[in-house]
Amino acid sequence: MAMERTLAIVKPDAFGRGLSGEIVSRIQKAGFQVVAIKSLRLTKKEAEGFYAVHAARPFFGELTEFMSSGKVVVLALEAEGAILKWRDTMGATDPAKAAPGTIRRDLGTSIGSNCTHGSDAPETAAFELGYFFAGYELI
Ligand code: FUP
Repeated sequence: MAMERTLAIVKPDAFGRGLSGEIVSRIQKAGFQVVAIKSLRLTKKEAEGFYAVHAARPFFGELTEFMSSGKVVVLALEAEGAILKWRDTMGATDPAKAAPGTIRRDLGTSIGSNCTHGSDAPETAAFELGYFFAGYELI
């Protein structure tokens, strides 16, 4: 399997509940290399830019409101097959449907407040990593 990079976000619900450390610990235990990590708060406009692919979806307003409601932690993760591996570690979008032992199942509280984000394909990962990190931060 090829070495890949993906973008992970600890969302405002998890950050606000003091779960950032627990989630970073799970990331490292799962075997990811943390290439870069930082904490920031998105403006509504920045959240809209990040989720532009979802602009037509009915939950877009709520999603971008939520993502700009508090601080997040963004991480560039590296592993073999990192994109799928991180999505497996997070679990399904809806915590109620996520597999036991996944982050969303164990820590998420609703489909919106699902603790974490992960890129869903190589093109998305490239866009999302570039959205938050400059080239020199990803060496
Ligand atoms: P995921 O890739 O698992 O993060 O899920 P999606 O790309 O389908 O959705 C992005 C985010 O929109 C989810 F993390 C939560 C939010 N969402 C809702 O609030 N309601 C929905 O019905 C679907 C997604």
